[in-house]
Amino acid sequence: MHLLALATGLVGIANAACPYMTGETGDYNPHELSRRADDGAAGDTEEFLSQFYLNDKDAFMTSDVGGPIEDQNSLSAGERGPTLLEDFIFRQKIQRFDHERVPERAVHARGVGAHGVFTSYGDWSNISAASFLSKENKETPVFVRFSTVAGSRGSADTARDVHGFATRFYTDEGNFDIVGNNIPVFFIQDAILFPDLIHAVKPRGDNEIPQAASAHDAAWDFFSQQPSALHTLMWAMAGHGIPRSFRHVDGFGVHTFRLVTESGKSKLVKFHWKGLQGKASFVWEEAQQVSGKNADFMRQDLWDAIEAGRYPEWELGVQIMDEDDQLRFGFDLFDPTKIVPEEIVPVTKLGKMTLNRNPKNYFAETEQVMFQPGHIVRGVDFTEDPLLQGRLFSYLDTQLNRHGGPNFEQIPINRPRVPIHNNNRDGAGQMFIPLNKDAYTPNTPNNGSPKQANQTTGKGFFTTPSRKTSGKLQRTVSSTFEDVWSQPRLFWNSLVEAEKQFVVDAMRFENANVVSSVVRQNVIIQLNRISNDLAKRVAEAIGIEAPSPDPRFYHDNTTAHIGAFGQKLLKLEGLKVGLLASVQNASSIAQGSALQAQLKDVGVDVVVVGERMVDGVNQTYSASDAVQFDAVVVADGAEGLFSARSATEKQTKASTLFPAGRPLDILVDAFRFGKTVGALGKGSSALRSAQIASDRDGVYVSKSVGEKFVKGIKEGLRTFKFLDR
Ligand code: HDD
Repeated sequence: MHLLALATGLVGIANAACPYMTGETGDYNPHELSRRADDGAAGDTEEFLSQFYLNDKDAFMTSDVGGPIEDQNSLSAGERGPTLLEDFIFRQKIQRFDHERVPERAVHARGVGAHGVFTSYGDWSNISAASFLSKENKETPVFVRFSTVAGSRGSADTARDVHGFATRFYTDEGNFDIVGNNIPVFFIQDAILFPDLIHAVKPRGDNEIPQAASAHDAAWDFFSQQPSALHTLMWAMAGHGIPRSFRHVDGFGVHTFRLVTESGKSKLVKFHWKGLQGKASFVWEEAQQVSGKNADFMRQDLWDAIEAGRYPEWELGVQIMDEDDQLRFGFDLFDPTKIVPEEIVPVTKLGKMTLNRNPKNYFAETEQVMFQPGHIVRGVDFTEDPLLQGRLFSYLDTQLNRHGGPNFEQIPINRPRVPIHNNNRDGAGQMFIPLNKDAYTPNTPNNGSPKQANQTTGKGFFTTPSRKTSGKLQRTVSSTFEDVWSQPRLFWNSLVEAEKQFVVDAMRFENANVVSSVVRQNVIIQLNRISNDLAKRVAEAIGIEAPSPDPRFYHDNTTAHIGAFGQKLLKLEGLKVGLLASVQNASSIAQGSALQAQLKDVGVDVVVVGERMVDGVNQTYSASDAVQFDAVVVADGAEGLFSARSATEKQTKASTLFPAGRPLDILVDAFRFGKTVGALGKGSSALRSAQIASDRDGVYVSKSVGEKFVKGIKEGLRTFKFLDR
């Protein structure tokens, strides 16, 4: 008889008479603090986390071990004497300060998090046993962290980059993470190349320059010699690389995963987060200015939107495919450099996520949240994608480095909302006091608990029963991963003309910063495999001879849902209109409230700009720039501030209230950044000073804040960018 079976048999006997079988083990719940709702649903995140809140209101300061203290002067031997070693208050305070930092994330170091809720649209048990998808309107708490990849923790939000979109579902059967990006594909096909990719993109080894930028030799050297990077690169060079905010990105699980039903039937799926705000992007000059003016622009945007009750929302969708489809579409579904065009497999919407609460503490929540693609639940399974397989190790491993020990899952933000029971023990910072003294399986004294759970018993996790693998050991790229040029071309073919130019401009900028002509030449060779037009346009600007077409690689296929531009915004909430007014004319300021009243219904905020802070003025010209606004309107009566530049300079030289020419600069920049621009009454003369023709797209002129004008501004904001000015 097998030992386990023998032991199991003995448990049965022990059950009746064993003296070890007291309530002690049966009641064992290391999650004393977890408040699990009676119906088994994962408890509300705030209620759970509130158990750990520290509230200092009306309290005396204490040491870390609880005694009340004063900590503003160290203890010295005599008034002018040295500090004493016995000063435990000093030692503890300085020691805690010295150890405040943990290693930042090796990638995705800069980010912002928010709490929310996921609501299932239905009972999806036909495709997955995952409990959070088991019934209509079932709610599951979530935490999302958005990030940029390359920059350090203090880098600017608007660097051109892929953007992380990591979601944790605190389901009632454990935590499930989708650790995705705002771009549906990845640079490499095998995780073993990840250190190479990141070393190439991160700053140079000797001088640590440039920060949070790919416009340098190493990055483009890697991209051009590792052409699997081209598809992701195309997305990153398009609008997706510099989104207007995290509220305006979509998200993707990137890899193909499996969903598995209770009975073990599996489907292949690609996860999509489709934003209900719509997609919006900066233009490059604008993004660069934002970096300097407000490095926190995107975290501020998310924070403000949530504080204002304008909760951003995304629908979770899946493209559902059969196991037999693995090679059906002309590429390998396990190749993470490929999308499945939505014309071939449409997206089925499973539910909606609403982000509705900001963290209480950045470090405790956003910095300490530790996502893992390996956090899956019953009903979800991995695939053989070699990038995913490697990630399953890396994320677990990296948390040890960040936390310094294996108990990071016990940190409040990482804890599942359900009790945990296992034989994992000890380690630095153990937060539980396990009562089971026999931490092994099989065991007799504890009646075999914690018991093994599997597909049929205890609602246990199970691997797709039909998964099988075989083959001889080899270090090669799968031949089914070889074509890495068709989909970058599909992407290029599918962009609107203005976004094509956007990509060309981005590549010109990036490669103009590449010193090596060999690297620039290699880049053009690869771009020419995507499109001769693209290669020629970039080559022309970077001193490389225009290549001849290479038709072996070309096709005319297109697909929808690709670009960041060319689709209207779905919601305008949280966008800002700057009304450029003048304190010398009270009525120009009053137009702010008139405009605000008209834009309230769509959640757009009007910021009234004046020479100095007076009633009705929200911001001064000295502190304002076009980059703070999504649209700019010149008020009737403010035109005096906008005379041609020389006159403006003369006029403002006398005053130090704002830099010379600032009002005109705001208007000119807004226009060249493709923003909606408007003018009221005599304010339209400002457009002439700025050489903006009033019949251009996205320019709205009116006598006063009338219905037609407001309709125009709203329509302009929905278009968001007028790129072809
Ligand atoms: Fe990764 C963090 C997304 C490939 C290794 N990754 C990280 C985060 C996101 C992604 C969103 C930040 C999570 C957070 O907010 O805390 N990574 C991706 C996607 C990939 C991908 C969508 C490809 C499909 N990553 C990837 C590979 C490796 C890593 C191939 C290593 C072999 N990623 C890491 C990491 C990080 C990380 C070093 C840094 C911090 C962390 O994990 O928790 O382990």
